[in-house]
Amino acid sequence: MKLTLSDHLFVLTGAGVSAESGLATFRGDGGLWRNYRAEEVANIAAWRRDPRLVWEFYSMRRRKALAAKPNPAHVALAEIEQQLGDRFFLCTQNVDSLHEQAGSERVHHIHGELMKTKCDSCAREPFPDESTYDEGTALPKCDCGGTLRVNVVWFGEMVSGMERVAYELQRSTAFVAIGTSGVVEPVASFVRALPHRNTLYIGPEKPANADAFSEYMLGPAAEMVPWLAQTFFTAKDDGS
Ligand code: BV8
Ligand code: ZN
Repeated sequence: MKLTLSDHLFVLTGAGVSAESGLATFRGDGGLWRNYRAEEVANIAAWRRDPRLVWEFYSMRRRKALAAKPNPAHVALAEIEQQLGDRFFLCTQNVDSLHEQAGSERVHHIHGELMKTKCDSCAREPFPDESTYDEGTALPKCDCGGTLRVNVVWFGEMVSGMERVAYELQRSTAFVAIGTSGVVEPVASFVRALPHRNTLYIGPEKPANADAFSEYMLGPAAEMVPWLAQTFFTAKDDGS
């Protein structure tokens, strides 16, 4: 992977970058909740059918995320951003805030944010919220009478900020994807929508869209991403 200080780096992360922070991936073991596949609970139909079940699912996710800490992969990405500044863009599918906790600033949550809540009826601004709603608790209501829901993008819903993401994909000169199985669309197609082939996948196994990548670093993110950062910094220092 050619990565210099003059590159525009687009980084895409998935559940795998948070695995070593103790957060279960979707498709790895532990991707099931009460025998539901995440896709079965993380969709609008499930919300319409049983909003209480969906809030219990996200209450579990909020508790786990509150207990999680960034790992060396998150930290290394924040360090690379320090070097590249506006030539760095981080698009994450993760709804946790571990990238921000590690110091990343230029982070776009294309599938939303777990620690924010919005209304399923009115257009009020999503607001920070760590509340959990377990069995037996009343569903949270909005002043408009609507029901409050977690501010994430469910399957079947439009992803957020596609215009900005498309702009960053087009101006990128290097693309690194970390810990994502390459199954969920439209994100899985980003690597095919680039004006270059300077692409690298980092993760313990090749993703479903492996054919679209030029290079792979097969190993855990917390080991591989700091290595990538180190090679980048060393290259920077000896001016190559
Ligand atoms: C939409 C938020 C339309 C909620 C999420 C085309 C073809 C087929 C299907 C579709 C299609 N287009 C759309 C669809 C439907 C669907 C889809 O893609 N379905 C899949 C299942 C086939 N897509 C949608 O519904 C999207 N919306 O298309 O809307 C539309 C258009 C106009 C108007 C209205 C609507 C919305 C998709 C977003 C859903 N929300 N998350 C929540 O989090 O609860 S998706 C969610 O799952 C995550 O955000 C993430 O994106 C995805 C999980 O994938 P990964 O992150 O890749 O994680 P996974 O577990 O799969 O893999 C983990 C990886 O980590 C593995 O590769 C493993 O090897 C690696 N790993 C493990 N340990 C480590 C590691 N890597 C590094 N280090 C380690 N230590
Ligand atoms: Zn409302």
